[in-house]
Amino acid sequence: MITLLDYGAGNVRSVINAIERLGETVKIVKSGEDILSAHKLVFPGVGAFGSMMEILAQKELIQPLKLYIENNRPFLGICLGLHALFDGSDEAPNIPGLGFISGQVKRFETNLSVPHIGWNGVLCHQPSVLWRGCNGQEKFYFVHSYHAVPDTKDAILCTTDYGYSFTSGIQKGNVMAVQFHPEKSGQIGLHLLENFIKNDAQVNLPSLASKKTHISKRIIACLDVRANDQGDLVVTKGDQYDVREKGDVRNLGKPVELARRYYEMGADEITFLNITGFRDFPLEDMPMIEVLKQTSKNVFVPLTIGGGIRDYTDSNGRFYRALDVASAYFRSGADKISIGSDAVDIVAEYIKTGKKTGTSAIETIARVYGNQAVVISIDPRRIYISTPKDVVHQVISTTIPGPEGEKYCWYQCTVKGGREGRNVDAITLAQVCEKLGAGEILLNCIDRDGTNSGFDIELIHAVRSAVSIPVIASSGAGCPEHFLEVFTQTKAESALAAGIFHRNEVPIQDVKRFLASHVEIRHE
Ligand code: 1PR
Repeated sequence: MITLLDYGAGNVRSVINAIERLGETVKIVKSGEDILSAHKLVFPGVGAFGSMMEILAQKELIQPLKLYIENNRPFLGICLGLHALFDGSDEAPNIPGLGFISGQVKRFETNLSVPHIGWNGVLCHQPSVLWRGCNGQEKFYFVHSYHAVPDTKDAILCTTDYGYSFTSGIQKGNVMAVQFHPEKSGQIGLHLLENFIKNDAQVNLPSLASKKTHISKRIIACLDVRANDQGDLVVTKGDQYDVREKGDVRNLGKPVELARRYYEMGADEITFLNITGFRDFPLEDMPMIEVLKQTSKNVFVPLTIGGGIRDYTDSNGRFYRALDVASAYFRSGADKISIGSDAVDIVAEYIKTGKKTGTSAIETIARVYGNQAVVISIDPRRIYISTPKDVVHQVISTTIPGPEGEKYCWYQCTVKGGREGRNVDAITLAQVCEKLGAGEILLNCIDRDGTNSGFDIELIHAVRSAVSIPVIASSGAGCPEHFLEVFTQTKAESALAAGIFHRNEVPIQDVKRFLASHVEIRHE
């Protein structure tokens, strides 16, 4: 039996699913006694360092934890579970950590986008049971803005490069911790967890590692989900957001089955968008929650869910916060949530007042679950203009002239799946959302959606250049060359596609095979 320390923030469901997949049972810590009597303890931390340590203190778990690790009992920390072992973190300067390893946790200082999100390698410095069966060329899934800086090198298990080399794993005796998420790192992640669980004392030091690690460009499969006219929840796909063909909602498959298929084909992430979430409130629309629960049992890469994340009052007058919706999704297996329409309204209000309210969905969810858990999905449409003076928006000069030969355009944000436009441009929206605490931008484009004509490079370049958080390029992918184009002509960290995967036009493996000789890619 594996004992799991769940202090109540973030997605521990994936860790439970991963451990159960390996044939083990999981006991959740309810008291300090549960820690002291554990045979093997896993501590997956998500969210923010300060709130994690405060909750551990409130639950009187700090002393038992200290005792457990000081007695050299088997321990695996994940992400914040690694940070907790240090003296403290710049994320919450006045709150001490467990002090098991001397050193501090610091924010990334790099020109690369932060959070560090994606699949990166490790350079192993110590033999470990964790590395059994690894050759050193594996990639694991990272998502974090802070990293540990130990005072001495003796506990460093592995390092990773992201702008510079940082400590991505530590080990002192039986106490091990990794910055990446094994439970989200596909087969190799499950293998690493199994090594910890078995812990039969056979250690390995992988030999094939190169001198530096490289983060991969991510390929994301997107499933637009809604109920069809018969009431079945289906994966659908629009042409420029119109999902009906001869009056019926296109039905391209079942969400849980398709997600599993894309995971097995090597998708680096899966995104579900509940495209009618603006009218069906998700907490009343339980099938999406069920889809997540079922998917996360079999899919061990990051899952994002969007649609309907906003404050809401139901027909009985009961008020729900966006945070409640997000929490339900995280508990069901989501790693990130994506906010569409509500983000546009939040930004429109911010532009009016110039003030953060602290109560918006973006701020409240980021505060509890961390910036990396909040994705903003933008649905922009190109509007041509003759001169930048015509509008107050951020304008780009385009190489694709408009119908009247216009050389400029701006990108109007829309809400409710493109049904209504707002007086906010996509570049400003992305910038304000970053300021409010969003960790990633999912950049769709209504003009390109479902056209197979390639990504809107001008839009993606403009938005990516305006923010310092990662951008997912979306809409228009029709062939592997389009992915290469977006990765070489913009700094987008990942690219998302739907139609070509659903229609079996180009399998994910072919996209990755084509890209492999040009850009860094993860192979399962
Ligand atoms: O506004 O917070 O409730 O979220 C609703 C979410 O649903 C938003 O993220 C919005 O993008 C999405 N959505 C709403 N209506 C549609 C629609 O298609 N009618 N889908 C929709 C958005 C765009 C992408 C698509 C790519 C790639 N779909 O997700 O998957 O364009 O497609 P392609 O590769 O086939 O070109 P809220």
